[in-house]
Amino acid sequence: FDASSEKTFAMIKPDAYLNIGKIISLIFQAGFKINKMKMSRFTEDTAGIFYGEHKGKHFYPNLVDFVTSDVCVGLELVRENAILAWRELLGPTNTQRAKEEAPESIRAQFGSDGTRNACHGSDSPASAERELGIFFGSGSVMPSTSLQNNCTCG
Ligand code: DGI
Repeated sequence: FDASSEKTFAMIKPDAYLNIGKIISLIFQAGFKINKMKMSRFTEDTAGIFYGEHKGKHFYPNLVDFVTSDVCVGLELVRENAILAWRELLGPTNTQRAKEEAPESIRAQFGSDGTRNACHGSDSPASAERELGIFFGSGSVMPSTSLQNNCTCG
């Protein structure tokens, strides 16, 4: 494990898709390299794989409705301390809290509420590996998709 060149999984969620340009600028400004990038759309099943740890929680149905509602963009980010640095740039999970505590953060700027919070970031090396595998591993369950077929957000 080499924290001087760590990988994390970042994901631009459907509510932030139209702000992808600004978000990618913030990613580069913060010194990340983008190693991989893939646009894809979750199904109920693949959302259940990605968010398996939240099954049964009160917010799970909303979360699945939201992430399956349109395309997401998954990214492999590389930087020193990438996992923590990206979580820091994201701000708190809850958008309202982000606006109060970290007004410059991505969730403060681009999120809407507790569920629709603009972007995802892995919270540990193990989850980064798992989530990168889901999006980019061989036999990935996330098909790359094109705007033409799937995006209704523009
Ligand atoms: O790692 P995070 O995305 O910051 O947070 P998480 O892994 O605990 O939760 C995954 C997502 O589920 C989160 O981005 C938004 C949603 N979520 C988590 N806790 C709540 C929630 N949504 C609602 N409405 N209320 C919650 O308490």
